[in-house]
Amino acid sequence: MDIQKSVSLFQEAQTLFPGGVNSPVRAFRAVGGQPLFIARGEGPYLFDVDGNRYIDYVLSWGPLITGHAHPDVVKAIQEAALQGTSYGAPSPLEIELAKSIMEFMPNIEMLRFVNSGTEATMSALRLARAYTKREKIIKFDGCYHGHADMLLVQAGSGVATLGLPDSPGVPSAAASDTLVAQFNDLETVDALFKKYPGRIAGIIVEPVAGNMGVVPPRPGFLQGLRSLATQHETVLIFDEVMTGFRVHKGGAQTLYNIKPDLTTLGKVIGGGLPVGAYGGKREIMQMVAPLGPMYQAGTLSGNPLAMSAGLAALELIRGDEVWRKLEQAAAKLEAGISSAAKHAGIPIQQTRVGTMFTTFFSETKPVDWNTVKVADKIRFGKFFQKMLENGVYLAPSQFEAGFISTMHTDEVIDATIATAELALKAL
Ligand code: HOZ
Repeated sequence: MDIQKSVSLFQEAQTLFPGGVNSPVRAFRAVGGQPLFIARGEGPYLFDVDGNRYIDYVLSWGPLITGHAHPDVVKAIQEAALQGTSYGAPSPLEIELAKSIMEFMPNIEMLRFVNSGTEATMSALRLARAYTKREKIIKFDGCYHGHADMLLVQAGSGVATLGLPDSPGVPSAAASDTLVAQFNDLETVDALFKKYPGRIAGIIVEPVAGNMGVVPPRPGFLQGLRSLATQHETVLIFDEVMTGFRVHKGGAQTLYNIKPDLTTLGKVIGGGLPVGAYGGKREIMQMVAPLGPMYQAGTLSGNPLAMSAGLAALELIRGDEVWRKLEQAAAKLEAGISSAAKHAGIPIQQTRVGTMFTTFFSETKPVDWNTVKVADKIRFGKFFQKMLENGVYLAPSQFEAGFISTMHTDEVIDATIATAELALKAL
């Protein structure tokens, strides 16, 4: 595979950006080789600057549930751009997108648009603290909620991928109120409530962990969090930036039938443009300025291009038939990779919820960070490279999720499974 143009662009990029990239995981450090520079995306495919084509399972890290450059999304962005790219004032598009989101997720009674998942989670936590007049928060080991200071504690995603300790530059005061429990282990949560009675403002959780690879919740785990939060009058925040419109059209809260107090969103609701949102119970959201005293603002929030792209994307995934097909394609991929690994005699743990999946190179069932981190990262790196050489683009980390889109047809999934058979045999 010729990647000469990517090689020379990466050389130049390294003189301009730290590590040659604008977000760490995409630097390929955990899998070897170097990042490909992308020229364009179309449906399920990415094309690099050297003209190589890849079946894409990163899909911009989740947003592109309708594939690259879906004509309806592109048209919506074009039409919106003709009306101006940003107003810094309300537009009807915000109302339309908010109403659409609320149809998918009725637990959201009021929301605020922001520009990224990081903004959504840090704002939701500020709100939980303002509402409860408490300062401590609980997060889970291996869960990632963006890069705000208070959340870069035992985080997944890039910090897990690069094996970094908690980031320097985070003041100890900013992280001192962040308490860490184990995913899927209610006792560790209960112990924190016992240790800090009346002091915990919020629990934030990825209801299906996605940033340590996909780790589903054990039966009863999310229900247990709901009960503990209610019992201790603590705000339960489902971070559905990744799982929203991905594990089910109504997110993890619909799939598992749990009502969080607040939800954070991003990715799919922007149809590939930068966007985020936090929302939930009206009583809590009424604390947000200018209605209430909790301050949070953003010049580009509710941006008309992002609102239009999000509206078009959500419209395309509204129907049950679309979800039946997505579920079918994802299940086929899951079964195909599992059986290819079995034939090749390679132990893997294949996880999947809805359109999110991970292949862990491990003999240990992944249920939390401790069981995830034992996965064979070297073997994953080899698998990743073999898949890439043969035209399949996976997330360049053992600790990230794969995603499928409505453009991943039977033919595309079959081609992926055939490639996985080759790659696994070659390990
Ligand atoms: N940490 C992001 C996914 N969980 C990666 C984003 C990117 O590199 O673009």
